Amino acid sequence: MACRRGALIVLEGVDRAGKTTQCKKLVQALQQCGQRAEMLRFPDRNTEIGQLINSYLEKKSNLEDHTIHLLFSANRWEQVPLIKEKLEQGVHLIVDRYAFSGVAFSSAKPGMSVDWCKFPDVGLPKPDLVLFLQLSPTEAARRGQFGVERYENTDFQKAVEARFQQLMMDRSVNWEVIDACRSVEDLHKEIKSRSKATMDTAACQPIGELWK
Ligand code: NYM
Repeated sequence: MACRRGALIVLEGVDRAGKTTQCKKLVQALQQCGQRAEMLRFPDRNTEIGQLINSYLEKKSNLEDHTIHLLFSANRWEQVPLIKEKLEQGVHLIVDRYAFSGVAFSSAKPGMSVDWCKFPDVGLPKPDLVLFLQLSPTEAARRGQFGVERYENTDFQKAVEARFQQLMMDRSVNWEVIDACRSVEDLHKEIKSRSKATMDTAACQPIGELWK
C-alpha cells in the first residue's frame, strides 16, 4: 500500500458529550488545512437496514434484542467497502459512534453478554484512534433533557457508561479518554491535536482488523 492512507478516527461517549458537533468541526478543520476528510455516523439511517434501526429507535417497531444488535452491526458492515476505499484513497474518516456503541448499548440489556455482542463486529476496519468523550452524569444532565428515543433514560445510560469503561480496558484498541466538560473550542483543539498525531502514524500502517 502506498504510504499515505487516511486515518479512521472514531468519537464515542455518553449522550450529550458533543460527539456530533466535534466530528463536524474536526472534518471542517482538516478540510481547511487542505486535507481530505469526511464524516460518517452510525447508525447510518439512510440505508434499508438503517431505516429498520430508525423505526426501532423511534419506538415505531419492536425487535428482539439480538436481532436489533445484528442489524446495527450489519449497518456497519454494509459501509466497509466504502470505508476501505476512502482510507486507501487517503481520505481521513471521522466517525460518530462505531462498534463500541453497538456493544455498550446492547450489552447493557439483561441477558446480553459483552462477548456475544462483540462477535458480529469482529474484523471490521479497526479505528486508528477512538476518542472517548467523558462527561459526568451531573454535567450531562445540565446539558438538557433526554429526548424520546429508545435508550434515552438515566439508568440505562449509566449501564451503558459502565460497559464503555469495560471496553476501554482492552488495550488492543487505541483508546484515548478526553474530558468533555469544557468549551466546544477547547475540546476541538485537543481533539484536533490528538487526531493529527494519529494521522501521521496511521499513514504508513495497513488497516487493522477490530478485535482480531
Ligand atoms: N446505538 C448506536 C446502538 O444501540 N447500537 C449501535 O451500534 C449504535 C451505533 O443508537 N442511543 C444507539 C446509541 C444511540 C442511538 O444514535 C442513536 P445517535 O448517535 O443518537 O443517532
